[in-house]
Amino acid sequence: MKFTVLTLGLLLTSAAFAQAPTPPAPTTAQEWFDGKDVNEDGFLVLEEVPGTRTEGNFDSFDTDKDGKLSFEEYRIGREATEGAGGGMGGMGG
Ligand SMILES: [Ca+2]
Ligand SMILES: [Ca+2]
Repeated sequence: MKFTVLTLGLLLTSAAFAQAPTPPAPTTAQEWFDGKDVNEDGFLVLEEVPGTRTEGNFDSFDTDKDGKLSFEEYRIGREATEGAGGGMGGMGG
């Protein structure tokens, strides 16, 4: 009874195509922060942001020098660096 298998296969294929693709959501500071906060403790440490601009700016972002970034520290730091027009040689703005 290959007919049944073939029909089932067609049904599965149709179902896959029927799913609407999810549009790419803009990454907000909060979403980026949450995505990097692997252990979900509400703070970012250096090990959680390898290869990012946040890693390079970690010391300046970490205003209370406790070795980790709260969302508030990250947000303020991010705004400061982006507002400076990419002075760290990032986007060339
Ligand atoms: Ca964390
Ligand atoms: Ca801190």
